[in-house]
Amino acid sequence: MIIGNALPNIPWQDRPAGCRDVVWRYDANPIIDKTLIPAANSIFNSAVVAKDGAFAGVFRCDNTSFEQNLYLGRSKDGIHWGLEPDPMKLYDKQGNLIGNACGYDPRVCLIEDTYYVTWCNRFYGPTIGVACSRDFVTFTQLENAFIPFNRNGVLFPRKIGGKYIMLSRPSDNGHTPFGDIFLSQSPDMEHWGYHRYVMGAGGGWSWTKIGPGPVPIETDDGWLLIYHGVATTCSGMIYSMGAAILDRDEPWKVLYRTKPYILHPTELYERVGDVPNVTFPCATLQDAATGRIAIYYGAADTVVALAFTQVDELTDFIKKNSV
Ligand code: BMA
Repeated sequence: MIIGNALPNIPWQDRPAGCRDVVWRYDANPIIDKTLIPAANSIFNSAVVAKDGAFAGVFRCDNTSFEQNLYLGRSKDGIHWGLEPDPMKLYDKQGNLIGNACGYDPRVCLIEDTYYVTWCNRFYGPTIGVACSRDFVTFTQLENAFIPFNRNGVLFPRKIGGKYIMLSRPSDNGHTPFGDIFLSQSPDMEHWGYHRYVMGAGGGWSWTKIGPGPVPIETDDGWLLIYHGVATTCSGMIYSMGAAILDRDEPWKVLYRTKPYILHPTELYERVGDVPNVTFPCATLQDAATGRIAIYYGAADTVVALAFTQVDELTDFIKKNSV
């Protein structure tokens, strides 16, 4: 059972007849491609939230110079999106313009009345940038959470034990051939410490590295974490999705973790693109009334796609197929 708000207008499609998978795809995938931004080479690994009866998001767009920036977008139904033509701007705490939000792989997390964007920022190499906004129009940049190198900063949607909580994946400056998930805690969203190890690269489909995906979903079983896991093969890396349940009060404790993946690149738009064989989840929407979950994921570093699952079925699957 999801602990949270109802979202009656969540994008949704029932599991197709005959499909036995715990996660199934939207039949009109991909939902976002490069045509939504004039200078885009690709739009992928992006994050969405429900806002004012509709949806808003922060999108990763690599332009035709291969510069990586974040863009804002809005949607009435969570499927058809309008994106702003220029990168989102960041302001300092005094309201001065810093510049474009450079970087990639954003997540967006609503905590109380504030939207926080965490993304892979450039600071002598990749690390976790943090910005916040109340109106989803003006974004104030806070201090980077960590020193380099780090990727996949993912906040929890509420304080736990009086502290903000962030998952991350320490990395290197390149196509990191290792990676485990760690957790850090902060009293103020700027000073991060009390670091805890959560879980490491697993076997099989995630033997090379793992990284947290969407903002964890609170359930009565614990925090539902969807994450990416990578296997290196003779022809490159394959990015699949797994799921875990973390303890509600001490979320560095892993209660269950799937041995099999829950989604894996099989469709043409996941297998073919700038980086083949990538499914990279960055956001979910969920409806506490029905248990429906919509998963937004980047496919082949080229487009954004949508998949669905049901919370009780997914948590059952995780428990029954735990490592
Ligand atoms: C990671 C990040 C992701 C990307 C993935 C596969 O290191 O750069 O943005 O989707 O590689 O290329």
